[in-house]
Amino acid sequence: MERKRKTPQTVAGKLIAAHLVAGDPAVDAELAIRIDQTLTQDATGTMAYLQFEAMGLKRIKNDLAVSYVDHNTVQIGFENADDHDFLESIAKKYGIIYSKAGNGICHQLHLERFGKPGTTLLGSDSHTPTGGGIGQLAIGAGGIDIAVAMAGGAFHIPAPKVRGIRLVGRLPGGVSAKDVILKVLAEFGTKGNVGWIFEYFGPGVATLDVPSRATIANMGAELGVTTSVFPSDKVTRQFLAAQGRAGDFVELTADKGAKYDDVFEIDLSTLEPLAAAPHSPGNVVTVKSLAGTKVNQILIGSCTNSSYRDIRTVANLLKGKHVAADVEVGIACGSRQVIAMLARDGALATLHAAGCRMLENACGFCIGAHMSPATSAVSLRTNNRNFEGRSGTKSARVYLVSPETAAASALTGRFTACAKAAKVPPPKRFPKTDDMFLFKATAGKGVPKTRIVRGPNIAAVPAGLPLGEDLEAAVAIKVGDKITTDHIMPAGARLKYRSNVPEYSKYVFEPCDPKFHDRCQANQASGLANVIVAGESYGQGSSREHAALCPMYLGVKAVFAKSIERIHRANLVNFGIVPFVFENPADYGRLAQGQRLTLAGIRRAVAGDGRLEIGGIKLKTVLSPREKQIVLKGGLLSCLN
Ligand code: MIC
Ligand code: SF4
Repeated sequence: MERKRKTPQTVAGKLIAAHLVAGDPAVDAELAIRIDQTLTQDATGTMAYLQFEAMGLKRIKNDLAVSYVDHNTVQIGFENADDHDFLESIAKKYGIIYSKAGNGICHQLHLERFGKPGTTLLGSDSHTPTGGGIGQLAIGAGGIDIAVAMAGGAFHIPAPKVRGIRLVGRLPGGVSAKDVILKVLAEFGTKGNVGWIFEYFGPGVATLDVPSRATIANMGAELGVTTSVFPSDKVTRQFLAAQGRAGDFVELTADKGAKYDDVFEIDLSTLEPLAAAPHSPGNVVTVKSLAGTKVNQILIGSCTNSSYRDIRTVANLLKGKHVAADVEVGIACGSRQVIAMLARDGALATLHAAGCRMLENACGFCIGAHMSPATSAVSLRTNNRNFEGRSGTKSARVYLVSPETAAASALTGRFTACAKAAKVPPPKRFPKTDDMFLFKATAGKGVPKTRIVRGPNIAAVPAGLPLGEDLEAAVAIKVGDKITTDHIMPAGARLKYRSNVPEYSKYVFEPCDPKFHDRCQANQASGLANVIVAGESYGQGSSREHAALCPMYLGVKAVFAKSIERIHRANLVNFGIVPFVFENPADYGRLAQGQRLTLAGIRRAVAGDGRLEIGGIKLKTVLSPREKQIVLKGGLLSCLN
């Protein structure tokens, strides 16, 4: 008798199948998956934990939860420190591991110390997919989704299509993982990838070490995909063993004959140094085309490129030399482990002697928390986003490059492609630097009698109101294409208000129109709901749920856009804002800021087929039955209580 053959599966398919709680990938539009690990960072974590607290549980219910402090570490004023105290006390009480400020950047640390192949990780940060570098199904989401996962609840994803990125060949000298992901971004852009998982396979994968795979998976976030994933293989095994975590290794590779929904091949040997030009990670050009252009600032670090491999590569290139006199060079390592390694092998002294500013091992410059460039300056950075104004200087021109290009350009003060860089062999043993992780002994159990520290920066989470039958509304703002969450809810100097929604709401759309807040309040006072009108790819970028939560607080009930990015769309739903798209994108032109609208039957539309017509403008929202309930009740928090 012939045995029934199992359908060959992709890595993504295996990870989903092993965690599936509801839905059938072959039939259903939405799947529910079990979440093993969660991570939060401080800028989104305070809200996530306030929401978790509101659920009234004694302790976390998932396998592992880690709370990192890496975004708000500048501590000008009391706000950041208030947040840290709150987060530390919450972690102790509920059985969460707490990573103190100064320990490093969440994604780098999680990869080093906790990420496990074959597991799921949900993080309140869009770059959580970094874990895909070791075969984890790692996904970024809004804080409230993390709160639900910590409470043992499932996470919902659109049934994905899986694009196989087949890597062949070997990278030439001076070209590295950043150039690979920039190549992918050049091909697929920053929009139109919603619902996809990008899975890397083929013989070229074996030539990439774990930090390189992590760089590629990390910056896959800029494609707008659900996540990116690499197989877990010999290279992964060696990395985990060097971390003293050999026991966490499991092999995970695609079955022979596994079918992808699409395949794109990259011959690594044909790649050259690339850069993302202002103001989008998808605006990819060759470094050659920029050669000789004057550079004012170079910053190396961020969760994309701050591994030992990356910073050691820079040190090798700068050894015995000095950076050009007319350029400012800053370096932020990803973790204390990276610093310890560099200190041990002398690379730290090399960087110091070469004239680099050694910055804190935190997000820092990447989120515009410091190091803003001068007016109209050209800044080369190894991070993942160069949205206009994100650096803190609106007129600055930020280019995203590899560590190799950054180092070569640091020596000349001009755009310079690196011809050759010595390979940094994967370390045999990483030093143990776990002392800034607190509460490991009580992880999963917690200390229930802990008093939660709540300084004045910790405000209550506002509740949403159920959706009305009909709404009288006004267009509070009309924006164009590719509006990022940095436009909607700026970070940088405003980042410190993340735990205080009434205060943070004053800055919604500040970079586009500082009067937005006052206008929304005036509309609310006249009994009008607010509507946001937007173009393509609304809500690109970060997972910050504040880009939905603060508009909700200002009475925004609907977004009308040509298209909406995945995480932001989920956040809108979670805060009771209806994510409508135009059936006919040309109707965007028929709406103007200030226009009054009657949204007759909006509740019926949401509960029914999702179609709404306003004066001939046809809108639709595609919501799962679960999402419909959330929107009708005014947000996820109202459904949980
Ligand atoms: C970012 O890189 O934009 C952030 C800051 O890390 C965000 C999270 C946040 O806004 O707190 C992200 O990527 O999700
Ligand atoms: Fe931090 Fe930048 Fe990474 Fe966001 S992208 S987590 S701000 S380092």
